[in-house]
Amino acid sequence: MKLYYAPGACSLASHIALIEAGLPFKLEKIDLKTKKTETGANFLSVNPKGYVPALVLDDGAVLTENVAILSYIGAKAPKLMPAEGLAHWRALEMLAFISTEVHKSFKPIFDPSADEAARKAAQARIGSRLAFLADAMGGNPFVLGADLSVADCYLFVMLSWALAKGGIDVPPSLRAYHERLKKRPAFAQALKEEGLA
Ligand SMILES: N[C@@H](CCC(=O)N[C@@H](CS)C(=O)NCC(=O)O)C(=O)O
Repeated sequence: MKLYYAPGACSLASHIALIEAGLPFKLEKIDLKTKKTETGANFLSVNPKGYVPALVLDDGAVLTENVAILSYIGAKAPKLMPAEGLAHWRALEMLAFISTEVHKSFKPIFDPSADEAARKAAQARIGSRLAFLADAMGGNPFVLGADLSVADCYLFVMLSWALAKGGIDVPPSLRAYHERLKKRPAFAQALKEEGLA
C-alpha cells in the first residue's frame, strides 16, 4: 500500500493507524499547493479531489476520505476497530463525529480569508465538540473505551491542531490524553517520519 500525505495534515491519522496496525506501506509526500508529489508526479492523477489522505491499495485501487481509509485499516487490523456488533457502529459513529463535527469545523481557522467572527465561532464550536468528547470518554483511556482504535488516531490529529492553533478550549483530560498518545511508539514514529518531531 502507499499513503499519500502532507506533513501534519489529517492524513497523519492514517499514517499512525497503519503503523499501529503493523501493515506494510510506503509514504509519498504531497505539496498541497502545487498538487505535486515528492517524486514530481501529478497528485490529481491519483486523487482528482486533490486532497489527502489517499491510500493506494495493493491491487492499485485508490481509497480516499479519512472515514473510509481509517475503517479500511480497522478492517485489516481488527484490534484497531471492533469488527461487529454495536461496537462496530459506535466506532463508525465516532469517526463520523470527528470528521464532520470536529475536522470540518477547522475550515475557517485554516482559511486566511475567513473573518474574525467566523474564526471565533469555529473555535467555540470545536471547543464544545471537544467538551462533549471529554465527557463521553469519562475515565476511559481511549475514545471508544478500554482499547486504542483508529478513532484515537484521528482525534489525536484534531487535538494537535487545536493545541497548535490556540484560542480553542481543550479540556485538561484531552490534553493529558494527547500527551499520552504522543509517547506511544507508533505515534512518535509517524510524527518523526513527517518531520514533526
Ligand atoms: N473529505 C476529506 C477532506 C480531507 C482534507 O480536508 N484534507 C486536507 C488536509 S487535512 C487537504 O488535503 N486539503 C487540501 C485541499 O483541499 O486542497 C476527508 O475527510 O478525507
